[in-house]
Amino acid sequence: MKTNSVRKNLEQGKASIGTWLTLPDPVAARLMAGVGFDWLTVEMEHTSTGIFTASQCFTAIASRGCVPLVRVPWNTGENIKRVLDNGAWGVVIPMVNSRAEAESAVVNTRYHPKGNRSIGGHMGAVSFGTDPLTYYERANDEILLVLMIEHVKGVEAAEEILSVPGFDAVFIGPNDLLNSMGKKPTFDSEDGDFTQAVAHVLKTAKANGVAPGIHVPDAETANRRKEEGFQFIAVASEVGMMLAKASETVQTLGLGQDMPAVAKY
Ligand code: 3PY
Ligand code: MG
Repeated sequence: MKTNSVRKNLEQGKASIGTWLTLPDPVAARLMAGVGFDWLTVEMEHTSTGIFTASQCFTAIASRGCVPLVRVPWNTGENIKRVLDNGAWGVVIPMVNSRAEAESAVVNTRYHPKGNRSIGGHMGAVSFGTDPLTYYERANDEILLVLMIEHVKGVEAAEEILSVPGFDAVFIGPNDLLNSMGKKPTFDSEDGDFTQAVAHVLKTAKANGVAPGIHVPDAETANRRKEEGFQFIAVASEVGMMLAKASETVQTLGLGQDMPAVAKY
């Protein structure tokens, strides 16, 4: 069975950097898998990507030696089971605000005796290049589980959440976190409350042996966050990079003055 290099690197205290895939398209996933990111997360929370397309994206990503992760639409057993049984190597759970929600994500992700994930499907084993029995035996050691803290409630419950055994990383969603504070959503901010919340999650993660992570808008911010001690770092998204480059090109050509600003992330 193949080794999940992202999980291993995080366990060893190293950084692991990837991006988000928001296009519902295995061809785009295949192209992005060859760029050099450590992992790619197929976005199912805020896109039209369904389970069949996601499954094809996982295959496309893994076929090029990159690690296929996925963000599920919500923290439910059904969502988690279906993406893992269809070939994801790791799952990102949005909006975890309490210890009970963290425990539920662990139980749904891990097989017995660490959880109660149901046995079944072929694509999990195929994605890891192994047979089903070996997959069932080893999946608990290879599947990456990332819980998101992206609400003030999650920040307040950070110690209770991050001391739950059985998951690997915590990932801060700056937009939702700022929004929950009644502030303008964005990927990076110097706002005092935000900065304090981020520092608190970082410190609590380290104290509990959990890899800290965050979503950032660009490579410069990724390097800054890495220096602060963040390990699981997502840089923007494939669509953000595509639109940023396209709008830069258009601007250089003196075109598109009347167009609305594009989202760069
Ligand atoms: C957020 O910023 O809220 C996110 O979910 C980023 O992934
Ligand atoms: Mg979010």
